[in-house]
Amino acid sequence: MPPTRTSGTFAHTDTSVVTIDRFIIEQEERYPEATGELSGILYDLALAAKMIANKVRRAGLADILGAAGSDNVQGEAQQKLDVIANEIIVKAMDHGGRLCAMASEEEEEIIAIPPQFRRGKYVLLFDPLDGSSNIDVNVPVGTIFSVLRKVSPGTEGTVDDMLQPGHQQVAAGYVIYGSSTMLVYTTGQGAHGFTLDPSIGEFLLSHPDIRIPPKGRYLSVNDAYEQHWTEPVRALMRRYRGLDGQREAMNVRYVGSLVADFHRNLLGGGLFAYPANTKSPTGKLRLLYECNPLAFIVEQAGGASTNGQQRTLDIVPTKLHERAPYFIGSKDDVAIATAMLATDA
Ligand code: P6P
Repeated sequence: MPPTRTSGTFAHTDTSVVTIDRFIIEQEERYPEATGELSGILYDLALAAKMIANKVRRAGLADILGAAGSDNVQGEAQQKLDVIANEIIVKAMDHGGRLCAMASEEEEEIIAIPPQFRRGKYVLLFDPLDGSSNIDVNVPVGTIFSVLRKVSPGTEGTVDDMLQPGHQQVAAGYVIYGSSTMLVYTTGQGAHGFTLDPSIGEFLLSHPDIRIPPKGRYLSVNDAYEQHWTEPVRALMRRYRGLDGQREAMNVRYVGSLVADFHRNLLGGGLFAYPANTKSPTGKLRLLYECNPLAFIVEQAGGASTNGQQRTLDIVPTKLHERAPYFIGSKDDVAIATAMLATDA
């Protein structure tokens, strides 16, 4: 008989069918003082994820339906999928009364809540469709999100509410639109994965309490930039490849889609690296809505994340769309990066 998990008034075993809504309620029940606002944000994000999944699944029909920027057979103007995903999230989240502002990779400025809707005590930051250039070749893409508590005075959200270090996050997650659609999130009580059953339109608990192996099998890095790395970064990559005899070689797996590379490493153990290079001195990935949410998840799964000199979640942001060098994954492998890059400031 599989073990029974109980929390609050719910009990289920590893073979129980548990929807994400029920799981969210179970987690909320552990906090008697919870108002349900954070749970509401997660419900609405799960809805947005289903809507985006529906669009992504049909992307391959663009030539029949009309590619982005052109008109489709119905004469409707086709939008780029990342613009569509952005609009889906904004429209799903702007009226729930839980948020006081949003920020998106797709929009330069923060997104205000329309005047007719109540303001809440949280802000949401997101990358609506990361890696969208991969869609045309059917490579998995993802949505990444981060939730922070409002810290500025008054009811309106401001950019100051967004510029908090990642350890202030109250929730974070991602959706991967791959061979199946999965939503992985954390509220600080572990990292949990849900797989969408398209036949019933429900996210079902498939990966409770994810744990990342302490030592990785996979190295995910684009070594086309090797000539632009510093010498300590080059030495680090030689270490991961087993070329200096200090560690057995890792298998290189690089999809070029952050969520796909991260998800594989989270489940199988590995390290994803996007170092700074002379072409992008602060790296490529965005701190607030790419690096921080995944760093929260990986730490909840027993992993780690650094920019080489500092824990990712401790970086104090100064700009909404700032970038950060990124080494994330299995704890022991991130520790090697920290040791070898300590002086590489
Ligand atoms: P490169 C996709 O454009 C993205 O933002 C991430 O999803 C991915 O990890 C990275 O860029 C790939 O960048 O420079 O290796 O093509």
